[in-house]
Amino acid sequence: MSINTVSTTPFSDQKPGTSGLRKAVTVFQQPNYLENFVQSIFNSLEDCQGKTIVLGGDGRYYNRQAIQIILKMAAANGIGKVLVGKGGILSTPAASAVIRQYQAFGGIVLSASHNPGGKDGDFGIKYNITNGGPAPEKITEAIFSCSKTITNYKIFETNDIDLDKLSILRIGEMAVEVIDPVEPYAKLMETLFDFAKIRQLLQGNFKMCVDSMHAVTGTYAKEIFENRLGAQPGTVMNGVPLEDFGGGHPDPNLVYAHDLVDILFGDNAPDFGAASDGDGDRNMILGNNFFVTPSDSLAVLTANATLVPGYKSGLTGVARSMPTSAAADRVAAKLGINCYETPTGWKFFGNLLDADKATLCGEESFGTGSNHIREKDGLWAVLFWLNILAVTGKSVEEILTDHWQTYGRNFYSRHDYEEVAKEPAMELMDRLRGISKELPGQKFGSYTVDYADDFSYTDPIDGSVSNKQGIRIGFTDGSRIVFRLSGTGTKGATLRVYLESYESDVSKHKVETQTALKPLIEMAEEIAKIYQYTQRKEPTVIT
Ligand code: VG1
Ligand code: CO
Repeated sequence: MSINTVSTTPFSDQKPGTSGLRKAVTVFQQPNYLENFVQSIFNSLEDCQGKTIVLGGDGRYYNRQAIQIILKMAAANGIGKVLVGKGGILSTPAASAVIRQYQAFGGIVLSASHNPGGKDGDFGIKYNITNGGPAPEKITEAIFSCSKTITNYKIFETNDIDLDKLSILRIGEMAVEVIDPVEPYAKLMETLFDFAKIRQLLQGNFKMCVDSMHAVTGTYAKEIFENRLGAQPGTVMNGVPLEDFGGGHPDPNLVYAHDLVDILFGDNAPDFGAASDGDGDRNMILGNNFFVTPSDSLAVLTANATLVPGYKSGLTGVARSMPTSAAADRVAAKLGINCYETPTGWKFFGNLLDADKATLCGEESFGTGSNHIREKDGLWAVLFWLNILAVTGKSVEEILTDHWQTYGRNFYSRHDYEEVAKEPAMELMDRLRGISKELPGQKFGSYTVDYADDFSYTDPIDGSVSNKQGIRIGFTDGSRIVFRLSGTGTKGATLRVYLESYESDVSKHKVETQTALKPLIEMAEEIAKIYQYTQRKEPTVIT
């Protein structure tokens, strides 16, 4: 056993996006590609010598190989101890929970989240800091900058570690503890929610269905819902984690979670349905023939938080990403709590949570979470909903209908144009940026532009500034269209168009979403010339 210093040359494309570095598996399999990035992480961290880090991933193809490489590199770089999930598994929220519980220095999470997996799918890697959350831009930029000048990496020459037994092993001086990936997370959930009440609900007539989409939450969901909460065996569907997610796209939305959608919108539908994504940080909530938008879900959780033990003393505030609808803002205003609007990506919530300025956070992209960890958390959101349903005895639809009655309804939809050509997509954004100064005051049908800008965020805690976070066009009636390019896609570009309008009139709350948003959908085309730049008449995914 010895430390090898291997010479290497930089790759120019190791810039982390919205959530870590995501590339096709074949890109990661190039000689030195993973090694360069991992060494860049270690090079950019000060004082990681002798410290403990957490390591695990969503179990997708290449997870095991990557874990072995990273363990050997951690040992060669003087890390004191690595806590690694059994089988190399840790859902993203579980990784965050473990970093916090063990007060680790940080963690390396292997996941490309909702992107497809398998040999021809995607792989990803990101670094999380001591608070358990994704590294802020200052750190991801430092990693990227190291990756551009790297000349060598260090790796321990030794046999692979047995990841499948709970044990404590060594690589040179470094300890490797193989831990149960589920137990610490499940325990944390038990401290936040009324398990006894939820158990009563699940053992009554209430029927539910949880779709793990053959991704990481299968193991977690079976333990929590079936074993600990006594839900019927089989409640968790697609519950066996597979390296290629069974060929599916582990993105919990109405398009990709079609198995679950068919059940919840079919005859004799259950009362409640939920799905999670590849790495377990996203959630989709469905009722019997009813879809809850993630933006509404955040608002409902905020409004009902005090019904749940972990939040019974109230919230300090709520934070949402800029493209997320303003439904939560209305609740915050009524409750008299803080409300923040941040750029897309969970890393922007970390400071607000650490400073206790916000308790709940959410994104329109099926992400909700709280200060219990520093990542969004899919199963946490499901438990939160179950706890509310158990306490109120209402159906999902009743909860939403009542909510809209109190606060009005924010109609909301996101239209994605996936895998379009990159250059024209960037030109579309540049053009919008260029015309945004002239838009205010302009009329489109009955709509008048109130403001138009490229969203810029100044972190209220550390003052850091993030520019160019998406074009917002707001209208005088409170409606809004937002344009952004995805920072997680790996093929071409993905244009996201976010549409929102507000309706206070209860008699109009049952209108179908796309119908309610039709004027905005047409204006988005008129203003951004989507067809001209993307050659697409329709979005590929509507959520
Ligand atoms: C997308 C979502 C964003 C989310 C990010 C990571 O980013 O829009 O809200 O935080 O994915 O989620 P983008 O840049 O493609 O729009 V996950 O579950 O993929 O870690
Ligand atoms: Co995810």
